[in-house]
This record gives sequence, C-alpha cells and structure tokens, in this order.
Amino acid sequence: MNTNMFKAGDEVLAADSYSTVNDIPIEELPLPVDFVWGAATAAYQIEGAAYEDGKGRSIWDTFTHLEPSRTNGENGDVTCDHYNRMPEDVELMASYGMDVYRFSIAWSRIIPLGGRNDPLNEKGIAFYNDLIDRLLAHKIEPVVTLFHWDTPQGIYDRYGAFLNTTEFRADFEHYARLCFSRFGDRVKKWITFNEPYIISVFGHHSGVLAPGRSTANGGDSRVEPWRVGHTIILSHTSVVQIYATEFQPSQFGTISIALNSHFYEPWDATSSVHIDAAQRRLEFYVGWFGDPIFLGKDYPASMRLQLGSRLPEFSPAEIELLRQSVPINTFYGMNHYSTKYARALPDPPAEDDCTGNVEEGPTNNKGEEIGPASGMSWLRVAPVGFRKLLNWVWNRYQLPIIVTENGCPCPGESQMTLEQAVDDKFRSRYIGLYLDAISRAIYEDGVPVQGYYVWSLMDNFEWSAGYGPRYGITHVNYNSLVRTPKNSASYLRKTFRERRVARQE
Ligand code: GBH
Repeated sequence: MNTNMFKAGDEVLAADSYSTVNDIPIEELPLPVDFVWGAATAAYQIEGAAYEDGKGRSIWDTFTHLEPSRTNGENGDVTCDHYNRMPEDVELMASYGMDVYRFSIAWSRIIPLGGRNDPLNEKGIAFYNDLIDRLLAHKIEPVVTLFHWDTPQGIYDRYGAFLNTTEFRADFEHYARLCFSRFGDRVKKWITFNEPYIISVFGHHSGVLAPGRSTANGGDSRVEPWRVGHTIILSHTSVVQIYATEFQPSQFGTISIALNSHFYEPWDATSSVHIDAAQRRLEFYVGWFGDPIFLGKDYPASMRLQLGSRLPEFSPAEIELLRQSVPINTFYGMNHYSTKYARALPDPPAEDDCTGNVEEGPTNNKGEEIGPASGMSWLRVAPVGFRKLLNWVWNRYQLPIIVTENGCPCPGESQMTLEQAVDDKFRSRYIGLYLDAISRAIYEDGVPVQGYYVWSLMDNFEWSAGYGPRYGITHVNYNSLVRTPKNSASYLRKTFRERRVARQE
C-alpha cells in the first residue's frame, strides 16, 4: 500500500538549489476590488488554556498526552495562549489590514462533555462573544468553523463520535444550534467541518491524527474512514438545513464546508492510465464529499466501483435531503497547499486503500519535480496546479470559491533565529505566486474566487508535527509567547492594497 502519503512530519531543514523559488517570476496580477483577504487559525492549535474556565477535554487533549508521544513530545496545553492574549491578537490583525479572520470554536469549551443533554459552559461562550465583538469593532469579519478536529472526549468515550452516525449527528445539530443562536447575530459566514478527508483518513485510517485509529490501533481501516465521511456529510447537511430554516431568515448569513485537496497531475502525461489515475485521485479526495454535498447525489462512480459495500449507502430520503440542501451551500471553501503526481498502481487496490489505487509523489516519469520544496517535503510550490484545481472545482460544482487556507513554512524555518524567521521571503514569494494563480483563474478562466485566507495568522501547534513547522505570518516565541510580525504580513497588506483594482472587462 501507499505509505508515502501518510508521513506527516518530513520537515525540510535547508533550501537546496532548487528550493529557492527565486526563479519563478511573480507578476503581482490584479484582483477584484471586492476580493477579501484574511488569516485562518484553529482553536486547538492556538488557544491553549486547555483546562481553564471549565473547558472539557477534547480528543486532542488526550492524543497529545499519550505515551509514547505521537505529537513530537509536544501538546497544545498552552501553545500561543491565545485564550488569554486574544485582545492583543485582534490588534495585530487590525495592524495587518485584514478584512476577515477565520477561527474555530472549541466545542468542548462551550459544551464540556459535548452531548445534547450536557451542561453548557457560559465562560467559554463569553470568550467567543468577546472575540467576535473585538473583531467587529476593528471592522474584521468573523468567519467561524464549527469543527476543526477537536471532538469532545465525552462523545468519543460515549459512542465513538463519528463512528456512530445517528448519535453524532444529533449532538452536532445541538452544538450548531447553540452557536447560531449565541453568535449568529454577528457571525455571517459559517463553515461546518474543516477538511473531512483528513478527519476520516488521518484520524481513522493511518491514525496520524486524533483519535489515532487504524487497523493496528483498535480500528478497521477498511471501513471506518468511509463511515466517518458518511457521518460528516449527513451532519453537515442537517446543520445547513437547520441554518437555512431556523436562522438564515433573520440572520442573513451563509454556510458551507472547507474541503482540502492537493491537485494531481498524471505521472505520465501521455498515458490515459495515469491521466485517469489523477482524475480518480481527485474524485477520492474532493468528490467523496463534494458530490453528495454540492451536487446532491451519491459518491463518485469511481468510489462505488472500487469500494462496493464498504462505502455506506444513502437512503432515498437522505438523497432527497442532500438534493434539497445543495443551494444552501453558497460557496466552496478550499484549503489548498500543493500539487502531486498521481501514478496508477498496477495491482488491484488493497482493501484499505483510500486513494483510488494511486501512488502519489513529487516526481513524474521523466524525473521532473512538481516544484521547489517549502519547509515541508510534501508542500511543493506549484501555483499552476492551484489554478487547475480552482478550475476543476468550478467546473464540477459551479460555486464561487473562497480559499479558506493556503500558506507554507519556509525551508529551515524551524531552526532559524528570530531575525532570520522574520525575513520570510520564501513565504512571501509562495503567497505572491498563489495569488497570481487566483488572478489568472479569475480573469483568464472565468472562475469566481472571492477571498484568500492565509494559513496562518501565527505560528502554532502543527498537530502530529508539534511546534516544528511554522506556518505563521507572525512569529511566536514559545517561551515568552511574544508575537513578532514577519515580513510576509507586510507583504500581504501591501499587495492587497495595490493589486485590488476595479476593472472594466
Ligand atoms: C490543514 O491541514 C489544517 O486545516 C491546518 O489545521 C493545518 O495546520 C494546516 O493545514 C497545515 O498543515 O499526505 O503526504 O500530503 C492540511 C492537511 C496535512 C494534508 C499534511 C496533507 C501532508 C502529508 N494536510 N498532509 S501528505
């Protein structure tokens, strides 16, 4: 089986000659006047205060304290301590000139045990109210993710969380209603789940992320990922229906989901076998969730064909619900970092294959690399693939796209002094190139792209890789917790000031 795709760490410590990206020209092409930019974070990665003010434990509090460690010996108990430093962080965002800020709510901070009959934690609710109010006072639009991986431990202990579709769905509906009713007077953009593919496959197949399940660790990698994905799709659909019927008429907001994917180029561009493999890989990554949610129909045919009865069925009533829910999702949230080559595997797929029987990597049949490596070996600079993914998604789903995450660590950044880290030319170039790809997609291809949220506002706890990789446009000293803006923050401010122009077409 393809082990390559599950390596989470793999930091690149030094730039090799090809890794400088200085050879790829940046054009700083225009973007529409109403294009919005901002930064994204997730609760567990920045908040800390893991046991403060009545917060309940999440599966990440558990996972990061397992022995032997599965998170590089590190945890998010304190991380950036954003929970206690939030006012300072909002000032920082204002100084960057951000239009929007995407953050996630820690479910177990507001419902400590997570379930629909469990007590609420008003102190946790007050924290998010304060954050939202401060953002609005600075004219920064809050974009809220309901779920960014930190399942309440309480519901995992009770019924395995995503493994029990009926129970999870009911608890998620209750949690979402609470968020809409307490925050929805001011929050106008909602994202239900962050990256269902990662929750399903990295959490319940390779076990690299919490809850760390795999065949070797109490799970069953042949079936659990598909069950988890099914639960996410139905829970998302219930919650968008709830929003549309109970809240949208008075709150006037929008709601969708954030799907992540690499783009895939065929390993051999002259062979239909590998061209098909690249397409199939995208269907297994994006179509898995996108087709039911945005097209209101069953999983892609390629998935049904390979997975048969391991892939759960939608009942006729569920298909009808999916179909009715399509128009409620008014944008496509895209998390995207890089592109890979897809090579068709010659043998029939393993029973636990999640890829569409594809091997993926950075090099094609001619030995060409897809692009220079960033600070992570999997994260290659490949803006052409980004433009192609924007087109692929638009062609398939016909929805305006918001880039809800994009960014990278610089090569060697984890080993740098503060002065070196702040001078993050590599990151600015990556961002510049990816913004050019957006401009081309908009003006040359006609793809409606509405916004760009850089990952991330600040260096933070990078899941299984701990505090190694630094994705922030703000440096964080994890001893003093001092924040220092990197030059990419000024680059973003400046480039958006200059390249947003009114154009007569
Ligand atoms: C996002 O996940 C998350 O939403 C965010 O929390 C995280 O901090 C950020 O990206 C940076 O990682 O299979 O070889 O491609 C991105 C999920 C994690 C998927 C890394 C791909 C690389 C291994 N990605 N993973 S590979």
